[in-house]
Amino acid sequence: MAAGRGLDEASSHANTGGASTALLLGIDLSTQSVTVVFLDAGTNRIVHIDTLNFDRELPQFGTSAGLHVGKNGKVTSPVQMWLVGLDRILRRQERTLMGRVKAVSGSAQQHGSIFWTADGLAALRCMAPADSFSSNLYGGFALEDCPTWADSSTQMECDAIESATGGPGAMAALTGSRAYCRFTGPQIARVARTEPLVWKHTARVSLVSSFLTSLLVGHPAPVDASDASGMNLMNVRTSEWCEELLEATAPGLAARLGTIVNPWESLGPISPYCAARFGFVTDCLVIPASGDNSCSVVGTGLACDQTASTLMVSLGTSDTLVGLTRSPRPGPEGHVMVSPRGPDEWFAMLCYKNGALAREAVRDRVAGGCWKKFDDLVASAPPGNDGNLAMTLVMEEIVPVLPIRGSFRVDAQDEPVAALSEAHEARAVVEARFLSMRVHAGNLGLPTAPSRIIATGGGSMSTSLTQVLADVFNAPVLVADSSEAAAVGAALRAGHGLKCKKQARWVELLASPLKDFKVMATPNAQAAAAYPATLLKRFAAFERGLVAKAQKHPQAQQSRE
Ligand code: XUL
Repeated sequence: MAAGRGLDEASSHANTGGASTALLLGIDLSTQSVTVVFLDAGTNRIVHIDTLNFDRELPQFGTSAGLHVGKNGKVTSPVQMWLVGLDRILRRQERTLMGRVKAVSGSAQQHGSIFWTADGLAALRCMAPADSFSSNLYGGFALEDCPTWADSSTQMECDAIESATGGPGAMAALTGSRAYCRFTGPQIARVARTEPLVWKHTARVSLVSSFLTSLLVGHPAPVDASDASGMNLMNVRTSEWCEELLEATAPGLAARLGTIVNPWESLGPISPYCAARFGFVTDCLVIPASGDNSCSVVGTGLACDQTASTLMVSLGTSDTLVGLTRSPRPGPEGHVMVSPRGPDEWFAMLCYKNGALAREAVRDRVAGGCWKKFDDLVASAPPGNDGNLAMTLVMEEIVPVLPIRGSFRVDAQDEPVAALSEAHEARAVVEARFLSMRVHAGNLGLPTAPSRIIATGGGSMSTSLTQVLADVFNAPVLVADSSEAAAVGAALRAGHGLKCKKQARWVELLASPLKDFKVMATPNAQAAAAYPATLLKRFAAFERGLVAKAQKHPQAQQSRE
């Protein structure tokens, strides 16, 4: 077997389903690595996974976590690293696997952008199979260092685009999100303003997802509607470009974007180049790649059912909450994005900046840096924290927009206090996150009484965090491996597109193989009763008070990333 691992070794026989079974391939081009997942097209079981880590396997690009961190919030990734990484991982897969792939799709970091030259687009159409992507496309990009989702250098562009379109509320109503630094529109605006020659030589801008599918089909691929929701350029209700926004963003942008497609629409067969170089069969179908959050929605098997709903919560460097809805309510906090699963469905997402780093700051202060002691402290204060509320901001927050840093606390009478007991401090930083998620999930049109929560990320391994999450939402918390969810989601989407193509209409998505999640925490009925509507109202008022304080005394330049 090629480098990598066959999952579920004990039953790998059953998994592979015999050497002739058709396979689905998911390719996850994420920030730190590229992963390939092969699924059995009949059973959806995982047959093989392989990952290439950029920092470790491609050290010549000098990245840290796949990124180059520059000045003033600029954070990029080299386009050549993605090309070399993709070529290497596809070349090292066994031809017996590649030759069985009936459909392929991808997952990619959201918001990032690739600036192609006209020569690059021409080279893409006639790549020589003896040479790598990188050699074939050498010199084909107007920018070698591509803006990524981790960039925060475009606040000036965000403000300008928002004011040209009627302010943050109007922007959110139109595109699903107010203008955010990491979103692709503001990123393009900065390139066009600060590097006019680069912009002049740019013939096409791809998202990382459509860049990946362009390489697979051998011509500039359209943008997937779900991933395009992270651009601040698309009408999130109609999935069409907003003319006024394209004009407000950069001159000549409309001609450089291509079209938008539904996530389940086939883009046609794999290119002759990829068939010859990597061993795909010539009729292998390519389905639009999408963003990592969209693909994780599919990989974790989220379904849109308001009565038996599931929310997905990721607890990592940043904390996110994602849920599906048929009645989205875009607003100044969070994002509404087109669902990758089917028509007339969206997913809403909250993305907090103060995740693990804020919890670590409190852990260091009250528990001497020890997670066990921190967990014990959280458990020693009662649910509801005796009415004490606190928020620790190690970075300026974006849910809600809070351009301040520090720790802020009120007691049970809503009086500001300078400090809480160690146990109250520890519990407050955890409760604050989940109370905030409950308040804002409801504002975005998501269910606030889910039937279960699927947790991912490092924090999903913490018993204290997951127990508070279960109690605040009064729902069981299950854990999933997020590194697999996006790649598996991409493979399932490949199968979905194949099925839709065969039946010449949209059909239901396939079931995810990642459904045997481990139950991490179940809600304690008494504890859940400690989070009544009155506490949520108090928390919302506490947040509003901080927003007012931040507006009066901003401590730093306003930034929403
Ligand atoms: C979502 C976001 C991140 C990236 C990471 O809006 O910025 O989750 O998609 O790859």
